[in-house]
Amino acid sequence: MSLLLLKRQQAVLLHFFARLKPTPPVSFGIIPVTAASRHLSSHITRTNTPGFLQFTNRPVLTMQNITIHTMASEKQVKSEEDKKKKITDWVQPGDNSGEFKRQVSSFRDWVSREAGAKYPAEKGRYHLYVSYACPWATRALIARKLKGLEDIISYSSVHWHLGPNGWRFPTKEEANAEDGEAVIPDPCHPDFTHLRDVYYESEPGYAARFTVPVLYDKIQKRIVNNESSEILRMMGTEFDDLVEEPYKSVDLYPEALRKEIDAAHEWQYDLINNGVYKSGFATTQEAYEKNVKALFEALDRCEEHLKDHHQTADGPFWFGSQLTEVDIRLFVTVIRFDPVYVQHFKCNIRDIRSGYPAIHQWMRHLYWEIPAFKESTNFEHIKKHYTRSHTQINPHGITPVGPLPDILPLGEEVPAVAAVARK
Ligand SMILES: N[C@@H](CCC(=O)N[C@@H](CS)C(=O)NCC(=O)O)C(=O)O
Repeated sequence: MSLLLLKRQQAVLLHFFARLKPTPPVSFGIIPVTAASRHLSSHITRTNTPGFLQFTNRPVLTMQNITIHTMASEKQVKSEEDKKKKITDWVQPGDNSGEFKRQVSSFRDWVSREAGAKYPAEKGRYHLYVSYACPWATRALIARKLKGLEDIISYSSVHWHLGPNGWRFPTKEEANAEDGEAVIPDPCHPDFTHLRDVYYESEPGYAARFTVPVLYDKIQKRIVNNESSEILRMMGTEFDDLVEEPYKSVDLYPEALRKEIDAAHEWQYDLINNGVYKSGFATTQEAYEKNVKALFEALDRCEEHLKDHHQTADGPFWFGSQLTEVDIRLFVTVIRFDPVYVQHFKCNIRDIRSGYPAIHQWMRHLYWEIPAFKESTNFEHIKKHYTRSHTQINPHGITPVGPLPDILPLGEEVPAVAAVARK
C-alpha cells in the first residue's frame, strides 16, 4: 500500500472521529494492530483477538497519534467467528472433535554461520525469550548451556502467568521478588509489557498465537524463529565458530545417528511432547482417552528402550554414550510429568517415579549430573503456570502441593518402589 493512500485513509479516519467527539466514548470497531499503534493512547484499547485493536471515539485524535496503517488486507479482515476467539481457548469453540490442535510456528528464518547470511552468527546479537514453564522453550535453554552460548545469546524469562493477553514481562518489582534467573522486564524494549508486542514489532498484522521460545535479532529488530525444534538445531551448529572447545565438539545431532534421531522425534513429538497437551486440553471424553492411551503406550516404548540401554550399560543417554537432541526433547516433558501432567492434564495411568523405573533413572541422571538440565528447570514456574493459567481446567487456580519432592534424589525411591527393591 502506498504511503499516499495510507495518509488519505488516516485523514478520513481523523475526520470521522472529529465528528464523533462530543458523544461519550463508544466502541467504534476493530482494526489491525501495527508497531506504531503501541504508542497510541486512550483511543485504542486492546482486544482479545490477536492482531487487532479496538478503536473508540475518545478525545482529540491528532494526525500524529493516528499513525496506524489502516490497511485491512484480505488476510487481516477477520470473520465474526475469529473475533470471538480467546487466547485461552485451547480447543476452538465449535470444534466438536474436542481435540487440541497445535498451530504451526510462523517465523522460520535461520541464524547461519555462512558468509553473507541474513542472520549471521554474532556474539551479543540475538536474544532468546523463554518461559521457564514451557517445555518447548526449555529445549532452547538447555541447548544454550550445553553449547556454551551463555555469553553469546542473551535470554530472559516471561512471568509464569499466561493471561488473556498472552505471556507478559515481569515488572521491575516482580523481577526482584521472582524466583529465577533472568525473570525480568523485556531487556530489548523497556516499554513493552507483553510478548505479543515483540510479535507485532516484527509483523504488525500477526494474527496467530504469541508463543515462546522466540529467537530475536536485536539489530534488525525482528523475530528470527519461534519454532523450538529449529532453534535447538541451529544452536547446535551455527554458533560453533564463536565457541571454544569443549563446546564446539558437543554434537547434538551427529551425522551417524541422524536417521534414528529423526525417527525418535517423529513419534515422541506427536505422542509424548504434544500428547500431554492433547490429553490435557481435550474437551471430550473420546479425545482425552484416545490421546492419553497413546501417550502411555509411547511411554511404555521409552521404558523398554531405556531399560535395554541400561542393561547393556553402554551409557546413560537415549543413544547410550551420546547425549543428543532426543535426550533434551524428551527430558523437558518427562521432568514436568509428575509435578504437573499427572494431575493437571489427567495423564495418570501411571506416574514416572513409581511406574517407569528406567525413564525415572534416565531423567534423574540428566537432572542431577548435567548442570544444563537442572539449571534450566524451575519447578516454581512450571507448577504455577499450568495450574493458575489454565482456568478452564482448574477454575480456582489452586496449585497442588505434591508430589514432594518435585524430583527425587538419585538413588532414592518412593517407599513402595524401595520396598520391592529390598525384597
Ligand atoms: N511449536 C512451538 C510451540 C511453542 C508453544 O506452544 N509454546 C507455548 C508455551 S508451552 C506458548 O507459548 N503458548 C502460548 C499460547 O499459545 O498462547 C515450538 O515448539 O516452539
